[in-house]
Amino acid sequence: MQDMQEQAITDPLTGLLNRRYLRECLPRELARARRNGQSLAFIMVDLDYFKRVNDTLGHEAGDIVLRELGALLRRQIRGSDVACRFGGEEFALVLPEASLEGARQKTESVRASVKKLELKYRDQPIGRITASFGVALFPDHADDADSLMRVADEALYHAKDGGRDQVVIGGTANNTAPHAS
Ligand code: GH3
Ligand code: MG
Ligand code: MG
Repeated sequence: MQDMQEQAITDPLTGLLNRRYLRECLPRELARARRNGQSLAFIMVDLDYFKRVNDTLGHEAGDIVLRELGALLRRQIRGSDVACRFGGEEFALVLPEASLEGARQKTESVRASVKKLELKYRDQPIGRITASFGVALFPDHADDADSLMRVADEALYHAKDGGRDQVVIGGTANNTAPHAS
């Protein structure tokens, strides 16, 4: 029984939690944050030009990238944070109690680590992978789960539009400093 419940909320490829879990976890975490007067960060992650990996090296190589990104996210977050595979090559992070600055630093650090991954498929290097990030903070940017996800998604869109491999906070463009690497 417990096994079936775990399967229902787990993404089989990455072992991360799935979108279904996020759907019930985010409102619950928001309620807790509201009760305790704490902030919470929600982060959307989308791999850049991921289709190219599949097109040039095949779907199996793509799956390795997804699995490795899942492992990286898990390594970089705290036990009380939540990492899930939102679907396809999109991931989401919930960071309870994160401040705006804390969320920015954490997301920047994940961005830099993704770029440093040295992935191989059948002994062949897969090449550099980058990802784009959209960050939304409760209560600064939104008050409920749907709005928070919408703001993060908008921010992610701006990160893509701004050239990818970057972190955008909130729904407006031009709020990130250019990074050196
Ligand atoms: P962008 O930088 O704009 O995000 O470009 P992109 O190529 O990453 O985005 P696009 O949405 O065009 O392509 C996403 C690709 O992700 C296409 C799809 O085949 C691939 N994909 C989705 N789920 C899986 C999966 O489970 N395994 C593999 N290997 N590929 C997947
Ligand atoms: Mg996508
Ligand atoms: Mg993508």
